[in-house]
Amino acid sequence: MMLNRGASLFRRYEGNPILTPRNWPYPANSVFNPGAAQVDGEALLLVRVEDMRGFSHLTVARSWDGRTNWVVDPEPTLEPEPNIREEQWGLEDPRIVFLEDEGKYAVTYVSFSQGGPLISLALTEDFRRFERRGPLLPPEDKDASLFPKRFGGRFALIHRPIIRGEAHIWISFSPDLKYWGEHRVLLPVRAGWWDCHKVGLGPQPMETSEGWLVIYHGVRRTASGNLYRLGLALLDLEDPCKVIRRSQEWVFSPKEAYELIGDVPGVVFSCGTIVDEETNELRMYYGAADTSVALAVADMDEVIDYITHC
Ligand code: BMA
Repeated sequence: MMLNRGASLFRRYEGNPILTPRNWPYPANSVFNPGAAQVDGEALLLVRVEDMRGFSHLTVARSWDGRTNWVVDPEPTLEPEPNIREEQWGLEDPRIVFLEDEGKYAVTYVSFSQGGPLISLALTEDFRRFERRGPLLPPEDKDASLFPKRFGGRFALIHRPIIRGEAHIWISFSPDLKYWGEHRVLLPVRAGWWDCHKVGLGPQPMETSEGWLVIYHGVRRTASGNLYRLGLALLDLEDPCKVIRRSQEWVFSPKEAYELIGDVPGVVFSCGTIVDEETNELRMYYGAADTSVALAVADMDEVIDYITHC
């Protein structure tokens, strides 16, 4: 058995980290875990920014090449609202999809409060004005994204509730983005493996000719803390409840100093990718050590070749 071919799929950008608190136009403790989308010809990152109270909000950064010359909104783009109870401890870890039928971007993010983390939805056309649709499911829930398409008329949501202390990846369906059902486990943790203690969706699911490509994070607790690594799965194009493949190995793990040193050492955590349709380049943006934003690039054909042979 050939092992660890997966670990060479993603190559780190030489200019990493691409965004740090020092680049920020206002005081910030850390900038990490951005959602990503190609918007009006530009790469757009919706970055989680943690302030010095320990609360997060989301701020947009834009770049023409997705690598350099990031222009960051001068003020927070989407902040907790004082009168929305579930947002009192902040907004975290957004995932973005363009809903083709609605012609709007859907942002699923974690609202955090004393009641526990839960998934909220906001719709936007321009990343300036947001229409809040509120919580989708009860706490404790995180790591969620819609699919850009419907399945038999229904929206689908990948998410990660914690149930009886177990942290598996689930999928649920809704006719209207409001009422959710048909809940089932999609990718469970694997006892003994690198993803034994928790799994959660990474970026938004990506449509490919072979299926929906999913990057997910897996957590193993160690004597010196949690290790967050990334693995792959492939879901059936017509029925995303069907897992066609799941990588045995992780394909990305903390190695560089900016991933090993920071507020939470040993974390690579991705919430957003951009696929360049012309070059087939898969750009994965990720939070490094809960402190800065970094970029790793893969060739989509190589990734698909790898996962279809897993
Ligand atoms: C998870 C999330 C992420 C974070 C990670 C590592 O539970 O809260 O936002 O990056 O932990 O601390």
